[in-house]
Amino acid sequence: MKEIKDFISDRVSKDIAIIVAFLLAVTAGFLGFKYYLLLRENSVLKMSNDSLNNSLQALTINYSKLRDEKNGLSTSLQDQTQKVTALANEVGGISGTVSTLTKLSQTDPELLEKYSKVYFLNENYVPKSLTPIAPEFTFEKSRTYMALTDIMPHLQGMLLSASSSNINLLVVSAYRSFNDQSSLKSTYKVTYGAGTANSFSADQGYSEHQLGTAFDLTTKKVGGSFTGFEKTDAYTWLVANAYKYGFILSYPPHNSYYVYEPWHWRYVGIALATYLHDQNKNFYDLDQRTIDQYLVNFFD
Ligand code: DAL
Ligand code: ZN
Repeated sequence: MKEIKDFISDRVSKDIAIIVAFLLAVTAGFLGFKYYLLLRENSVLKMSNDSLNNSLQALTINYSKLRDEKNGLSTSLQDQTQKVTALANEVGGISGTVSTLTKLSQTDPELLEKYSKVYFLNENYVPKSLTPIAPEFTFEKSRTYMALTDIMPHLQGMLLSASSSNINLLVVSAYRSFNDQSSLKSTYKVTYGAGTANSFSADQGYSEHQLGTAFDLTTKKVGGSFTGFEKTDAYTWLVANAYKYGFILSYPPHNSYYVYEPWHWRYVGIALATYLHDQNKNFYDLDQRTIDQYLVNFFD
């Protein structure tokens, strides 16, 4: 009986051992397989990682190349921009010079010459274009007084401005041709004698009136004799304001050419008139070369 029991117990132990061994083998196999899978996965991941790294490196290289290229382009763009700007400035400078020269070539140089016994104006000289002065600004309404067309806005501007300050200036003499001046001077010589006539009247060819830019101004009260004009508010207004419209007094007291003529105003351009006003100088005291610098701005 005991032997049978021992046999059975021995048998069961062996079976259990076999089962346990089997189970261990299966588990080991399973774990081994799992480990194998993990290793494979890891290797795949590693490969992917390497390939990603390679791609990233390639991208980084490309990016650096592109960045260098972009920097190169932007430097070259900067260079080109600088060149274009320099060229534009040069072109601007040239076109400024050309427009100054064009302006100068279209401005009659006679307009800023010194006359009055200094410089002779040809007997055939006639201003480029003359326009009648509106009768509201003229002394004798039935007469036609002419002025150089291009300075008309300045003349009218001055007369209107005076009138808005209750100063009613009237033009009593404007453009005079060579022949007009000749007749006038002859009459004065007959009336006053040559000596006196020469002290207040220019010979033909020497009068600023032949330019169409000089005007004798008066008021209704003072009239054409100009007596006492220098004591009027009109004269005071002219002294303070005429330069703003480009007008100057040609013959101030003690000038070298004629008697003091407070009524005789010549247009020389705002730039020159302002310079003379600010420097307290007279037109005939400047040398011709200084005066000529203002020719380009004559009509401005
Ligand atoms: N009264 C000035 C000088 C002229 O005759 O032009
Ligand atoms: Zn005059």
